Amino acid sequence: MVFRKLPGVSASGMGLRLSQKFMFLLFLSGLVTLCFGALFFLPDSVRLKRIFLSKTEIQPVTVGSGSENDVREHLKRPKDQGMTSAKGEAGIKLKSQSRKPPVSYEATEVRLAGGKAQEDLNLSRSKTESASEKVTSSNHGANSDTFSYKKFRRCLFKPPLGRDNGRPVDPQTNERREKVREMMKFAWDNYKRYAWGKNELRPLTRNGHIGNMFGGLRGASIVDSLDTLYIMGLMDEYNDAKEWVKTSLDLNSNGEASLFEVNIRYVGGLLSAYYLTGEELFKNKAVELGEKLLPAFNTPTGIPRGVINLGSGTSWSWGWASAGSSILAEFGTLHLEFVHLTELSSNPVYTEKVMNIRKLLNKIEKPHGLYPNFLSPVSGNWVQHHVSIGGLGDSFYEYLIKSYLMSDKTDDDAKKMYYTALEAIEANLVQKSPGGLTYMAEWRGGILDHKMGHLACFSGGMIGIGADDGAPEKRQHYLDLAAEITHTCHESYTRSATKLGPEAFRFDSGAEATATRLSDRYYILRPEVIESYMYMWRLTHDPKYREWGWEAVEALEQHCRVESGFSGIRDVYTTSVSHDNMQQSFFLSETLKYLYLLFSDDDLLSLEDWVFNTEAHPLPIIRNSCLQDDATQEKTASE
Ligand code: DMJ
Repeated sequence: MVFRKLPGVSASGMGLRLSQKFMFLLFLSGLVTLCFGALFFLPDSVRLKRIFLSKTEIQPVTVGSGSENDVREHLKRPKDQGMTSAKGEAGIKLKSQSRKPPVSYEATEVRLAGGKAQEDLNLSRSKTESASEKVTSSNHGANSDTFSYKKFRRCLFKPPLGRDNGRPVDPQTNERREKVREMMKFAWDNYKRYAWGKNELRPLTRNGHIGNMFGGLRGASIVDSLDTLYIMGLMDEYNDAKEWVKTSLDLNSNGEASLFEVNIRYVGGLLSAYYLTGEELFKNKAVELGEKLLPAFNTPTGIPRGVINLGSGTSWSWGWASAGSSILAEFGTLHLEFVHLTELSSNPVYTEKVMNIRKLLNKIEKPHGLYPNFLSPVSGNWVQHHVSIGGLGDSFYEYLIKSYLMSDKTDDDAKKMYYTALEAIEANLVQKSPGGLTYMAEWRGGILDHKMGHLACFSGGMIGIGADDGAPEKRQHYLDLAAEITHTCHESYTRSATKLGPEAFRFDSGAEATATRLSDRYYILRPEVIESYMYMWRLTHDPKYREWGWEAVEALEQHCRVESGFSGIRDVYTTSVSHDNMQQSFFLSETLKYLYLLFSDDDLLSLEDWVFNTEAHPLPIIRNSCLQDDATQEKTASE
């Protein structure tokens, strides 16, 4: 064929005119622009979007905050990049991150486990884990595209369960640990038999208790027990619990729930279960429940109210809290769980909510540097000046130091707030009794109440775990203070007839670590004293802490164990005990878990990798430097 050149028309070798070429190029560039642009509008193109946008830019904020959120700025930046907010007050300073895990332990986990029983245990655990990969995500707001469980596991320094599931070499310690495991099984079996699906067991009347703390939510003992059962290797029981969560944990309840209790027990329990097992089910439930808590923050200040209807989202303050105030220990005990909800869902809203609380508390004037227990969610002012390290205040302080530790020691504001608060506490509340016992008094507008609650006994452990990160010259001082407080709390146990401690003990009118009021003499299976033993054991390895823990086991067995479970007692000062007919869910979640850890090796839920929420649910330290490390990402992706 011959191409004839037409007169007046320039043609290329392909026989196209210049204008035709121009039109073709125009069309081509339009097409490219269209395809490229479409990536940003398709709803499910998260994976592709991630190539072009930073992680936080692609996440929708589902619920508006009723307050300013400087943190939004922070969340748009790469997580390991240092910054301070423009105002400098509540800004977040991030340091460059710490060391990487030395080796990948996962391949060696089963090989290192010793003994037949341990091998079986590991085998059944790994069966559960591989089964979990088949669970399809119902994707209730959890973005499984962005959180890699494998990557997270690679970023731990140690296997979560230790080299041999934390089994101690010393035979006596191991026997004691086995005893605690038996107690857990006994408590669980009776709950299962008489109260399955209810919130708690009533061991004397052999029925279930629902109560009014969790709205319409059920199964508090199940969710609270998941991680304890798992670390103890009670795998049949764990699988029953998991199955119940899968088939029967109904989050569409319409009742009035305590924001705090639902967060620490349900959200915390589900998060821990997820991090330990990798079961998507737990992650999705945690995020779904987290979303239902968000309306509680819709107040003029963003400080949440204490009670929320999980169905309607209506929230209000406790009737007993003066002038519609919110409680420090409640709105101040959300940080760890909410940061993890953001981590898992990639939705910044959770972190924004708690950072807003942090910002307000940082800014507001504090009497003598102390944080009173009641704050108005409307005005953002303190409502009265009652300060306590026990009930109403306690876990706020705990969450400051744990936020710092959980951030891989990058959350400098939490650190600063914690040590400043601790100084104020030491200056105003820490007292020495005539008999030489150190205790934390309560403060009522400048007047000291020489009373220490059982709840305040957690502070021994808290001060202990924070000892390393304050001023270096204060390290020993903090360790001594932690030991003294733990000693005082132990005294409150040894000075009773049952060797269990009262709800509150006093240091006035001749009393030294004993309850003087009838109404303070009860013990409801609380964990705080044992919690401090566990931390102090890990920090010092002083054998007395294990001995003290064993004394508590013997006392629990003697006075709290009944035919069908464990029960609180009404008066620790008489051995003819009267039981309160309640097996609290925190007994399974905290008391027995801390005892088990006390008699285990330190690498079972190592403090290098985990912090415990206030209900003893372990949450991993977030190692952004490792999680965002290219080598880790590539290695994980290639598997
Ligand atoms: C638990 O629910 C938590 O430890 C909370 O922080 C305080 N009270 C109980 C246990 O005593």
